[in-house]
Amino acid sequence: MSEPILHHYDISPFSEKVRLMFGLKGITWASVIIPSIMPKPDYTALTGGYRRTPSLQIGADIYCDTRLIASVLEERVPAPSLFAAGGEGLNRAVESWAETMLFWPAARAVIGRNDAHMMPEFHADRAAMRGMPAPSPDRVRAAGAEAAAQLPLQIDWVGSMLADGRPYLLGGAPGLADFAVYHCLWFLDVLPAKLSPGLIRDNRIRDWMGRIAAIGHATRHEVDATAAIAAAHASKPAEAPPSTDSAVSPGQAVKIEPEERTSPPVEGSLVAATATRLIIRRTDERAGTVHVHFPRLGYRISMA
Ligand SMILES: N[C@@H](CCC(=O)N[C@@H](CS)C(=O)NCC(=O)O)C(=O)O
Repeated sequence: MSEPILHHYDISPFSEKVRLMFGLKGITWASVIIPSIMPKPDYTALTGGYRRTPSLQIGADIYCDTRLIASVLEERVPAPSLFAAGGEGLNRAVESWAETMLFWPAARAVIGRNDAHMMPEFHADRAAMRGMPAPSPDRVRAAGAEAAAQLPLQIDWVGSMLADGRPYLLGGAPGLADFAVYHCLWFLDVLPAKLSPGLIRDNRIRDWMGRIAAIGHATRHEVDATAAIAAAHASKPAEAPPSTDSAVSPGQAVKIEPEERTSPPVEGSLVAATATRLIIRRTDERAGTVHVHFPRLGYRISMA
């Protein structure tokens, strides 16, 4: 089995979620550090244009989006399970709330408060990612303050999940729900102006965060992007599941993009569309022929 390669950067919250999955499952992994803003030529040689962070590479298969990466790692290393407490449905429901309602206000609050510490191109890059003009520094700070006001209520919800003394959000074992909520709160302190001292006063939450941090990231070693691209070139994509969606046929030229339009469409030839996944094949001069996988939920597919 080829070693999983995570394409990520250290202060990326969604990457922290996956690093903790490696920790829980004790998976040894290779790390390729990608740029946090565009351009990302080595990364997009593999993903076909998907720019969001992170993605997981296994040989010539590239898995985009942490929601799909969770399923891939769970399949590959079933124990300990990401769904041991609460089952998959509850873990996915908490993940879905955390990564929309909690994540975006947390991210805006952190960036607004740390405006002076961000590289100058950052705001323009993130605005362009959403098709918007670059915001003024005043706007970034005001949006941050506005977003911060949405956090106390949701942080109280996290405290109430732990109110009966349980060690993890859904019971006696850590899992996907914990990692999805944790990475949003972890991000509050990754930049120099730390937000958690003002926002997280509940010791139950602090202790729970300590337990999650202690899971660690298992064994990581650094690889450069060129080696990862060469590894894709030297591998063949794994056998794909049968396509089950009669609205699109394998072999058709399609494009796939996140519904929230935070990344350009990736074009390729459809390999399979199933209830859980969209898989396309594409060929890159450097990476060779790869399969790029997306979760079904949250992505749209259309004819290229
Ligand atoms: N739903 C995606 C969201 C990923 C996401 O938004 N990642 C952030 C970084 S943590 C991102 O891509 N930012 C833009 C970038 O890195 O270019 C997932 O679960 O992977």
